[in-house]
Amino acid sequence: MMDLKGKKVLVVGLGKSGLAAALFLRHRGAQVTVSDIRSAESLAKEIPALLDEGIMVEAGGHGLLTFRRQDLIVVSPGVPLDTPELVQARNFGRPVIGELELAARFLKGEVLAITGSNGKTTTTALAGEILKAAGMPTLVAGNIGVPVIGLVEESTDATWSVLEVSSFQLESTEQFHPRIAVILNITPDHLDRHGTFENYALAKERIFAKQDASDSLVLNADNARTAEAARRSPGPVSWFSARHAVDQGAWVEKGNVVYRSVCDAPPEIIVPVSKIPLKGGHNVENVLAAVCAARLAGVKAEAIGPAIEKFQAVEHRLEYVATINGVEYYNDSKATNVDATEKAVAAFPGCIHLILGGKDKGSPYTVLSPLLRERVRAVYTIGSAAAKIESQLRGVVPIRTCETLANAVEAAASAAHPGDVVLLAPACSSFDQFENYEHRGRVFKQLVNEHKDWKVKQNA
Ligand code: UMA
Repeated sequence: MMDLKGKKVLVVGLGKSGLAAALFLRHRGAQVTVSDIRSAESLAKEIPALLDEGIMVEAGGHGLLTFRRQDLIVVSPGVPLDTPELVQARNFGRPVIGELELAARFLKGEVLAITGSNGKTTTTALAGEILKAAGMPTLVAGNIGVPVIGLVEESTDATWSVLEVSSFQLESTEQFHPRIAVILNITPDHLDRHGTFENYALAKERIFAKQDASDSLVLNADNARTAEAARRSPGPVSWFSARHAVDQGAWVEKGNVVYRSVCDAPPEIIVPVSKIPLKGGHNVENVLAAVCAARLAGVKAEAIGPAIEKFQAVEHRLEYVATINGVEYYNDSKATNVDATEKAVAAFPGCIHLILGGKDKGSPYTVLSPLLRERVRAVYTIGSAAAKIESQLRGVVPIRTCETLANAVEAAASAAHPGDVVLLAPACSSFDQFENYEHRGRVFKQLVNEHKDWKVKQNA
């Protein structure tokens, strides 16, 4: 374990991860400085509390000298590793690690880590619930919204930390070593940060880089780029497939989710697919992955089904909001890439009014065309990606330029007929108009509920 006492440590980025890392480092005796590009005014809430703790703050930009002066630099996941000050600090021999890596060096107990382009939050939450229901001491954190470094003090040798890990977090890992690693799927995302799809996929593969023959890797047999990772896995691979039986792992057979731990063994019946309380075929895949992970962690087969049946959809993931005049509203603000939007649209049989847009992430929208033609009545665009979306989807379905989410909800609500669905599944990140996808989802729900109140008054 690293000794931090008296070490000069710089934390880059003062969001959730940076704040938690800075406090952790300070409590372990380090001399901590935090650097953020945001102005001192916009950090007015955080700065006094940090100064009280004896943490220095550099606001309004990153200073090269600050970076050079450190024994260690800890970066927040949202800070690109090619930020010039980080590159220079590395050239000067300063070690640079991410918040996840810092946590990995101190966390006690076992780690179950889950990554993927889509479904990782739901699968992480579900796996966490299954382990808890089985009576295992479980902590849930990571990209799901809780910095992993915040778990360290709570963790014991008996703890299972169930972690959602993103490519941003994995990119800067060195010793991160999950006992069980899961890759749900790898489809184009974050190309603005990783440059190429292959770089992005390789960042995801870091989840098993430190595993050995005694660890386990769970992979999606139905996703080509994910399945290919098996060739590089140091440990045994368990598979899940929504399409066919697998030698070792989970699949769907005669309407049931089933699992076997060794080839040719009779499968254990875990839960009927009809009892999965989550919408969409992609959620069956998430359940299959969680079943593999839970069995590998030692949960008994009969304890898993009841935990799945009780599980509720996570906020902002195909979350049902309301039915107004026969029109159903769903919030899938977490659909921040094209693949997630495709899955969200595929979860409904048709008659969809789809809100798309936000900050573009570099992937083409044209892949949505066949499904949109089949199931979507109209697209309502918002945010800075609107022009690109419109140019790529022109002629596929009617498109309305709405600019803001408020305009889009209003336009979709007035066009929708009873039996239709209004779906926010924007295929983009939110940072052009919102603080994050949670903020965007909350605003959507508020707009829908205001519309509901207005309709109730109108009908009264
Ligand atoms: N900043 C700088 N310099 C830069 C860039 C950013 O100082 O060059 C500052 C910003 O001004 C801001 C801070 O860094 O003050 C933000 O840091 P951050 O973006 O790492 O945000 P956190 O609040 O620490 O949240 C992060 C994850 N965010 C990202 O990866 C972008 C959260 O995932 C995660 O829940 C949280 O840590 C706890 O682990 C969100 C996310 O969007 C949900 N993840 C991506 C996704 O799911 O697609 C990967």
